[in-house]
Amino acid sequence: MATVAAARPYPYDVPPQQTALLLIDMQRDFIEPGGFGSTLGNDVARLAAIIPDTARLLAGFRRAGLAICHTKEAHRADLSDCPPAKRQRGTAALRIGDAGPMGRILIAGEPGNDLVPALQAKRGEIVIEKPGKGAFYATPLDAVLRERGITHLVIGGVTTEVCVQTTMREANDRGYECLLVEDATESYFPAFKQATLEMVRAQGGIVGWTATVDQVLAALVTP
Ligand code: C5J
Repeated sequence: MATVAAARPYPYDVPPQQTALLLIDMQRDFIEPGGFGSTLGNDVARLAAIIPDTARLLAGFRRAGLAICHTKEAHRADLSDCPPAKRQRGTAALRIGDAGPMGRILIAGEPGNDLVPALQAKRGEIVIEKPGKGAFYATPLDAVLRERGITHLVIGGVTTEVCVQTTMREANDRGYECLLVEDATESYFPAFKQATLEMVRAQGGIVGWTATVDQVLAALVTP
């Protein structure tokens, strides 16, 4: 058993064979200009800034030989899995399914829907396409993790208070022990990120733990 000793609110035990890294939606659609995030009026540069630290975390899990799962927020080309309420909400110039500079916005298989180049999945890593904010909704994620005996999730990705937090809460309700990696997650709104970190670890870790990339990596090399 490894332990992230500096995790908050108290040390987080990592049983290596039962732990997976879960990277949420590190896609061009959220992180590069011209994608879904920027059509909503957000400054995507904030999200791009976490790519190097997230890549270090991913490399550490690869070195340790632990399970790795990437998610992508993606809809079918015919939009049959996109509720009209999701498509119509807001005032964006381009909506889900519209043609943008990186292909159709938030549609599976389009260039903009891919993971950013520095965080591409490798052979053997799990990739889950999800139509919702939570990665467990309408996906095989729970079954895939259970089949591999995964009980612990180290979570990063974007955006902290939307898809990351939703997924972490869904994981909680399914019995997973979750740690959110502070410098491998980001929001378009700094205050929302900070609030999420605090609400996760409040009340004795009501949703889970938080720690930095370095603190997690130290645990992976020090069993
Ligand atoms: C959003 C996400 N923000 N991945 N998706 O719509 O957080």
